[in-house]
Amino acid sequence: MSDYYVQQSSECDYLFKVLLIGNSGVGKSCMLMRFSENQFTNHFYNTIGVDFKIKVFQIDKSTVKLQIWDTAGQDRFRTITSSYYRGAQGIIIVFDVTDRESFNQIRQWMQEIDKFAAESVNKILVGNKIDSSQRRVSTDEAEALAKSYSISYIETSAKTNINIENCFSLITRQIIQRVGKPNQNQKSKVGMKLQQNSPQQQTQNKKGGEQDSQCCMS
Ligand SMILES: Nc1nc2c(ncn2[C@@H]2O[C@H](COP(=O)(O)OP(=O)(O)OP(=O)(O)O)[C@@H](O)[C@H]2O)c(=O)[nH]1
Ligand SMILES: [Mg+2]
Repeated sequence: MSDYYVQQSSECDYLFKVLLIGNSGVGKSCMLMRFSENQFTNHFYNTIGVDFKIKVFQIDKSTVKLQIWDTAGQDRFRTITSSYYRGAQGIIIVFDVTDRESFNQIRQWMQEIDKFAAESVNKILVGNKIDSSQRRVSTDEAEALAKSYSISYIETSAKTNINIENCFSLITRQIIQRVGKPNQNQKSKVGMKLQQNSPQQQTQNKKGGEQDSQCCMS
């Protein structure tokens, strides 16, 4: 974690790292683009390695800075992407409701999490592309799978902007529930509750929607 990042983190109540994983083409990058920039493209640009964006938003009365890591779903990047699991507080496992294979692969993704992520990491399952009429996975079976892992399930569309914000709020709320409320433990460290802001910092931060992006491999 760079000094720059830790310094920036003192402006908010929480700083969390969240990872998006799932097969190539399920819509991870589009979900992130919708959440961070409220944009969508029909073009398919495979993510190369790992990319990230930062989004600052309010949740209940806290300011949360999410560092969202968007991983490549293609097998050839698996070694690189798995190295990002360790530092994550939350993992969003995405499949495409129109692509049965991406749903069948969820068990493998869960095994990757068991192998590489911290034991306490929060996880949610997401079925994306619910705008499509070509559904191949029912809500009931996806819910049942999520239940078997004791995790939440939510359906989204990055294209028509259904539940995208709710999806990121859901994982954030679950992480907050685990780590506790702000100001109980004042540490300026990723994944921890952060120091109380100065009024000036709070004002600056309330601009909201801050974004940053960096490609980590090309
Ligand atoms: N209909 C529909 N298409 C979507 C949706 N989200 C993404 N797509 C399309 O699905 C394709 C793949 O989207 P990406 O976000 O690039 O997929 P990805 O999971 O990031 O893929 P990798 O980077 O290879 O892992 C693109 O053509 C998108 O336009 C959605 O909600 N609905
Ligand atoms: Mg991508």
